[in-house]
Amino acid sequence: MSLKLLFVSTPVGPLGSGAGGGVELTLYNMATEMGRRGHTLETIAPQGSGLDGLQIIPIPGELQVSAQNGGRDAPISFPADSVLGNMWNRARQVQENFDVIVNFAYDWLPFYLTPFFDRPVAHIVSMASLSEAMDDIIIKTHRTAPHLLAFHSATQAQSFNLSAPLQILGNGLDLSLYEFSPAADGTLAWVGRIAPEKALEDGIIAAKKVGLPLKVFGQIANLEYWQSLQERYGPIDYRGFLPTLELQRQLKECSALLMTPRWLEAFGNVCIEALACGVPVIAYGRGGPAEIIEDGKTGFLVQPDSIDGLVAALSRLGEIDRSMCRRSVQSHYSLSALGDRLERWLYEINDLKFERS
Ligand code: HBI
Repeated sequence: MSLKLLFVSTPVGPLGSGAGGGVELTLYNMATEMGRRGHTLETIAPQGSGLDGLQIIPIPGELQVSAQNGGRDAPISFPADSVLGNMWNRARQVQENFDVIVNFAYDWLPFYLTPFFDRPVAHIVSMASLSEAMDDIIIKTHRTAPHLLAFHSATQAQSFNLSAPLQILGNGLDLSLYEFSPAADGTLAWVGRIAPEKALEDGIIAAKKVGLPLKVFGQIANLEYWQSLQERYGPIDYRGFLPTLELQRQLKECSALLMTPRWLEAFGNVCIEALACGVPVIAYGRGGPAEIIEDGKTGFLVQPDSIDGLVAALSRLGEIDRSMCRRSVQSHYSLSALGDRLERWLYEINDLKFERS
């Protein structure tokens, strides 16, 4: 049977701006796949949002500060006229028209409001543990309704010290958008939000050490960090924050993607985007990428924060069969594989709703 779904987006920026990082692609892919399966869907998102094919309910208000900018003891804060508050007020007003509400924000409010809603609020947790206040509300929500929380990777879920049951969704891509390239052009790629927790400097240093050009893609999320990188390492071959088709066109012939997260990456959409093009991934061995990359087969997992580890792995790229990279994502990270996992979870939540009421 078809579900009436209400997606509520991240409050850090309009959908399509790149400010939402990986969650934009995640929301878009999930919405597309659920629509393809005959479910009806609307998305509440900050004003100015636009992603083709999405039915958007635009909400005005002040954007929320990025959760990863604060420390472990960062308090929960809201600006005046908070877009997050406005989005969830609208969700309250329209909830009767839907079966399940799906939250994509890594913010305190939607978790806290869950028991106040008549309709089930399902949460796709987009990052690993970042602060005590967010851990607290995630743990409390999981304790009262474990089936309402889903994570992208086991490591990410474990970072909250939650007991079972844990719903691990992984992620998925429309693989038809990614063209496999058997040949490599000797360049390296780094893709991601350009912010300190992504440690682009490690990629720059590793590329310099092996004397290979590095192409950098992604939204500049932290301007002073970006400027400090250029001051310290010289000019960077920055390609911008590109739509998928253009990104994969420039990514697919790279010899490798470097993933150098300082933090625990919940998943790493860019990892499966590269593999889909046949590009091996060299990543620090922690978080989502450590559950996606098959070490020695589709890339290499190196000692976290070890630039020498990255350099050593780069010298072994000849061992990788690029067609294995593409094949590794086809089975588990296609849109239909993700759709199966997501749909099963939403049906389970919808069925439980009847038992509860
Ligand atoms: N910060 N407060 C807050 N809320 C979010 O939803 C959020 C964020 N920081 C980053 C982010 N979402 C996305 O980039 C995720 O894909 C990581």
